[in-house]
Amino acid sequence: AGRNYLIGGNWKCNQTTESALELVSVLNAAGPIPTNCEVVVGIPYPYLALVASKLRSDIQIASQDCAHSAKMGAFTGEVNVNQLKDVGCTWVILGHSERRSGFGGDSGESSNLIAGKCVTAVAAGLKVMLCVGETLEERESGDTIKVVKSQLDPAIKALQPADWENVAIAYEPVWAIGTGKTATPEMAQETHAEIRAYVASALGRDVASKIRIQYGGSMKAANAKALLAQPDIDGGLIGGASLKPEFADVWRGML
Ligand code: 3PY
Repeated sequence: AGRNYLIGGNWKCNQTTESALELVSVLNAAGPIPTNCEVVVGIPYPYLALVASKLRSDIQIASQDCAHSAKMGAFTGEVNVNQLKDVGCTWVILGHSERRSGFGGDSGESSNLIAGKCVTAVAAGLKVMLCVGETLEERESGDTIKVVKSQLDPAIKALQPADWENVAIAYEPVWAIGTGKTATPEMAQETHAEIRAYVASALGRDVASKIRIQYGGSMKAANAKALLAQPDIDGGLIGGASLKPEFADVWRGML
């Protein structure tokens, strides 16, 4: 469909200086990236600058969150988009289900907050992987697309239509994250097609035909090819397997 694959890694809260550098060497030596693939890795804050300085320049760097405000100031614990750009980030992952859930606590991020962060990030010139996805309970009660729409709506309201050039949607069914359970390629395709249809109705056919919709949830080298063969699956956001040399096999599989 003329869309380049967007292969994202998400290291989450993993790595030390030593293990990060080890993986960087492996990725640097992993051979060419196909011209129809864009590769990005989501790095924990402490290692962003280090990885940005050592990683091959054809792999881009993402942070896994950003502050709602772009301003410097009295915001203890926050990291803003200008600081992220300063250390070499070009992307930010926003609204991952682990942030939405507050890691099981009750102070997770709302879709409104996440939409505000999207606006801040895009305004600063960062690209966004905006994560959405339903829980097992929501899927079983037939609410998948309703939930995903409600997660997208605040961003659709807050962003200008042209901003979507710099946004990818990462569809990550919560029940498939870190569980080893993957949606079948057909199940994932069905939801991706519904998401694209919704984007078309809300933002127009042009935005819908260009936007990359990544699949996330236990994607790894062994299942990536079948998922990426689906017409509306334009990439992945890869958790556990992005911590291993196997991450490179995802793009190698597309050569
Ligand atoms: C997973 O694959 O488990 C992810 O959450 C990727 O973000």
